[in-house]
Amino acid sequence: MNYNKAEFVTSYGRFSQIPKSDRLEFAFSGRSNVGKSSLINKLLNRKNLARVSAVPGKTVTINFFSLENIYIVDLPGYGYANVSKTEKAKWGDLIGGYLGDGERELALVFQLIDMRHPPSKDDLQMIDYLIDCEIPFVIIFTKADKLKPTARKARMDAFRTEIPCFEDITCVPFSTVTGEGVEEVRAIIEEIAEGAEIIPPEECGEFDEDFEDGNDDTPPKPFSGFLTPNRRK
Ligand SMILES: Nc1nc2c(ncn2[C@@H]2O[C@H](COP(=O)(O)OP(=O)(O)OP(=O)(O)O)[C@@H](O)[C@H]2O)c(=O)[nH]1
Ligand SMILES: [Mg+2]
Repeated sequence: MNYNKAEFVTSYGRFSQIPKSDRLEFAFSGRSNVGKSSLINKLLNRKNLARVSAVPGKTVTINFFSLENIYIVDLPGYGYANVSKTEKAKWGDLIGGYLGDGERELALVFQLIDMRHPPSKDDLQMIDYLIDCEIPFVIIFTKADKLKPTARKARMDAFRTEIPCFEDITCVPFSTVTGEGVEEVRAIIEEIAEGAEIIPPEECGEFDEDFEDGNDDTPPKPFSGFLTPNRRK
């Protein structure tokens, strides 16, 4: 996948403005200031394609970027204290509408958590929501460069008990400063985008029995399911 060829497509301020999916979408979710836009820029080798906000929580829009045959979707940050009721309602309409729209070709949500701190109440609510709605997701721990090794280990140990189903969730430490995690996130996107066929859980494993030795056809590759229990049906 050529990450240098990404383009900004559009910003939507209301869920009703977003057209139906016409390709797989990879969404980046997390509280305001956690580093969503910075991560997207790093992934796409651009300085300011996704705008990095000096003032967090100011723009409540969903931003779409096209990358070959997929969309990268920058979701509005949540959890910023000083926003008006109107802004909060807008956020609810956008995020609730987007994640709750079962018709979208939502391949995966990258849920970003600041590695320096315990997940916020909103982060945990979001993780519970993703699990309940069976939306596949991966957790990215951002700003990894800001922690010394001992503090990092302590946080990673703590996340085990702080985050539900932690053992089943793929987690990627990430830093825009050191570049840690960039290739891992790209590999996850590519595995899904290029392997595109998502096989329903009830059909997974069946090909083992049906697949005959000596047949040159490669058997269908089941979606590896970054969080098996919440795989989308
Ligand atoms: N040291 C360090 N700083 C980072 C990293 N990622 C983001 N930042 C900084 O964190 C701040 C917020 O980054 P954004 O990318 O704007 O965060 P966001 O999640 O898009 O925020 P909203 O758009 O308000 O939801 C900026 O000052 C970034 O430079 C990182 O990996 N390391
Ligand atoms: Mg942003």
